[in-house]
Amino acid sequence: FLHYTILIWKICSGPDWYEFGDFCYKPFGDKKTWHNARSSCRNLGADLVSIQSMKEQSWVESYLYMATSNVWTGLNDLAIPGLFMWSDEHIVTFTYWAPGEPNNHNGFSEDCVEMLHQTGRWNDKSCTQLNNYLCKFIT
Ligand SMILES: [Ca+2]
Ligand SMILES: [Ca+2]
Repeated sequence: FLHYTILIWKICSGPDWYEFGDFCYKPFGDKKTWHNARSSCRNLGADLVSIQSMKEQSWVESYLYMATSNVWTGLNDLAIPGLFMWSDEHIVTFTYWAPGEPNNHNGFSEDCVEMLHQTGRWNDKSCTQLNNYLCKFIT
């Protein structure tokens, strides 16, 4: 048990990594496309954030005050249109869409999901847009 505790502490102890449950999270204030944001997370041994429950959603929302734009999550329907999946391969067990979303707005291909800066609700958007992002380390 002691070893486990130390391991978690070491994993989350990098600058600005925050621990919640079995995971570590880090918000990034620079703006990237969804794919570049995912690469940045993966280069750190993490992935874009996945959200499994309202409890986790609320935890993630508590960091939105730091954001200067909407925030990329790992949710996407790049592989199969209309079938949303997490980039870290977690099963989709929970969603928190804004009213009317996901909508593939104006016929554009909106295949990546952002968290709205103001409300924390989710919106599908073009993956090439620039957003802040949040990485999640799976322990
Ligand atoms: Ca789509
Ligand atoms: Ca949308």
